[in-house]
Amino acid sequence: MKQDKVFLDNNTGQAAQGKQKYTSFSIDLSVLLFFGSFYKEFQMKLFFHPLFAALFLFCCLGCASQDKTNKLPQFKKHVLTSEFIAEGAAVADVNKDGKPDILAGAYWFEAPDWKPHEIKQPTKFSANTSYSDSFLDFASDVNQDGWVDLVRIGWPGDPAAWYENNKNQPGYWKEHSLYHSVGNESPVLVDIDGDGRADLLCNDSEEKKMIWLQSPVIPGDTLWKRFVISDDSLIATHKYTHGLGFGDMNGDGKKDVIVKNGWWQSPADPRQPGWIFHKVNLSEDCAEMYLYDVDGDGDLDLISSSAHDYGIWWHERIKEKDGAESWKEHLISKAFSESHGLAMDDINGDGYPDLVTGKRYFAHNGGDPGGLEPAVLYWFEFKPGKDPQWIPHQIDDNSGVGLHVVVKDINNDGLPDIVVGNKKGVHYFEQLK
Ligand SMILES: [Ca+2]
Ligand SMILES: [Ca+2]
Ligand SMILES: [Ca+2]
Ligand SMILES: [Ca+2]
Repeated sequence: MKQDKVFLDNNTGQAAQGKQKYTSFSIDLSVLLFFGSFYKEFQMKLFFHPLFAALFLFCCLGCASQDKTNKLPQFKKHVLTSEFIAEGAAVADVNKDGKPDILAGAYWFEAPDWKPHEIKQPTKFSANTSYSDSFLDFASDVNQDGWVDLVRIGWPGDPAAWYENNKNQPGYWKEHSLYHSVGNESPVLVDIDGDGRADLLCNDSEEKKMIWLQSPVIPGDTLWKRFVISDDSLIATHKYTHGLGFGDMNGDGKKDVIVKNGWWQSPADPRQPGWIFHKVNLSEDCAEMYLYDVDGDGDLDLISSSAHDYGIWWHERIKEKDGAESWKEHLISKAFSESHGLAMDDINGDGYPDLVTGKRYFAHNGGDPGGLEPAVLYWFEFKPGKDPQWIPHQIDDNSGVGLHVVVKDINNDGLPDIVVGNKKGVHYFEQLK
């Protein structure tokens, strides 16, 4: 299996290296000593007796089965609010007490009791008939003062803002303009130029360009600098464009920008304009897009999920005889519709990245296919191989996802947890030990 897979950490937007499968076969020392004493007593003859060998193997397998990867993760649901305040959420230690907190829309919720604090003047939103002003939320220390700030993405194509952490002082956080038109329904906060700072990948749906916005470089700076990927107004520049990913499509070590109908190849310096577009059908309308060699044949395949209809897919990269590439769609699940937020992360600790998604409840106010079905949240356990499988595990049926879903260890116990903000409220699913 190719090892240079890249996928996005949905919370920080940082690119994370794909985790490598490791095989561990440990034998407890006491077991060795136990059999060692038998060895002394009964000599080699007995040790290699078939019955004895079977017993030995049984004991070893017993040891291996104690591996935590064999335990199916269980989650405890925490309701931070059942009010509709945002369709996103972020996780970061807002007040610097060492405990990660949760930010969503106009609020941040303080760990461990999740007391709500207002970041800005809250507005009431109707979950059944309208939308919020917060479609995605990201945490990043924008001005590099050591305090994490909130990046708030509103209605697709609208201006986006960031809010400066007020450092445990009373009052609202200072609002700063981020950019006048942030389009695409799955903008991602990811490090485009490799300087360790997370940038915003999106389109400018007013000027009809594909762009990325560089997070301020110098400490104290508050302005995001725009770089143009493409000014072809016909490619993925509509504000409601569905689907966006960032990964190395051609294996040259540079991460490229992926949309459903093709990908832009990163130049040597991603700040250069005019990235070359490769037109190819990669997915139907979808949410976040990820690359991973799911079938273990050495090339990166693509994973996506339907934003407003049924379908979670992987698209197999196939090399044709003439060297051209095509992508074959395989269905992972159609258990629910409106999977408008997709995370890829290792939930059960077996070294393979699983999928976390669910229903973006009332994504079109009930009008989508399956729009009135329960607001489920799932994780899909990934089993790689020639015929890769994803075993569905339902976590909840009254929450779902927003325009993204966060997988992150919130309570510092080493196990990844899940956080969602959407029309059902803000929920934290704690993975139990
Ligand atoms: Ca905290
Ligand atoms: Ca800050
Ligand atoms: Ca492959
Ligand atoms: Ca896994």
